[in-house]
Amino acid sequence: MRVLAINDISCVGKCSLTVTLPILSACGVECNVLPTALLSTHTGGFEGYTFRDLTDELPAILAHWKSLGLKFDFIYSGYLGNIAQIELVMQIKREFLSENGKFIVDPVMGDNGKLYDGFTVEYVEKMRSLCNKADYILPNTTEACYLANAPYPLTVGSANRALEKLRALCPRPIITGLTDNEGVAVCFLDENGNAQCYHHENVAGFFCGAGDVFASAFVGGLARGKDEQTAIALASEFTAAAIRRSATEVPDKRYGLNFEAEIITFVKNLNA
Ligand code: PXL
Repeated sequence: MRVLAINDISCVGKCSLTVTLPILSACGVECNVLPTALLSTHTGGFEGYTFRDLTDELPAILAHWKSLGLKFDFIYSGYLGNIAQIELVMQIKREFLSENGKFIVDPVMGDNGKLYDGFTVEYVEKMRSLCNKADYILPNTTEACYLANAPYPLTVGSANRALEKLRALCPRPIITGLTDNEGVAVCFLDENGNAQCYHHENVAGFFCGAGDVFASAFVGGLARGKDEQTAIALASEFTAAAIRRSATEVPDKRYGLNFEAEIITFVKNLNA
């Protein structure tokens, strides 16, 4: 199984490719990368970070891959720096996804009800068209509201309606970070069109990169041949365990989850 992960490299503050590479390797899956930008840290809470947009480098990389005749069984896209990169990802799907391959889009754009630095409503509009080409989309609640034109915040109670709206964009939407009085949940539509949710307790504190841990583990599960529901259950258990542990172990949440300490348990569950 060959996975292509299209995401940024944030050198410090675990998220994007520094999360995806170790998780997919632990799953026993080959992970190839297309870096979209190089940042000194991610943009969630650090001041003065550097940002090198890599858009100009991408066409030459793709031309070389084309000459090698490369195809990928899974293409997973995350943080894209600009609208031109969204267009490029559409082209990559057309040219490099193998027959029966799966395209997974994490429409990384925002959190806590707001878009991240540098993202605009035009970007949201373009992201809708990328979601339209995906087999699975994995928005958090903020991204789901932007994509579905739904009011923020979303709760587990309103998940069904939001998932229905998102299904107009992509057949298999999966929303992360929904809350209710039972805690936090990941929700998706079952074969009857009803929302199903995996809950875990709501541990105080927000960790940048938690969505990337979930998405990477989900892609790893699919690449290992698990069905959607099993991949969601495994990924959500893994992410919840990493959050529980990190709530006490990681004093500065900007540096990301201690997912490494939970990776062996995750892989054991994946192999069971
Ligand atoms: O994990 C989401 C993410 C990915 N990449 C960059 C980010 C963020 C969230 O802030 O800043 C560069």
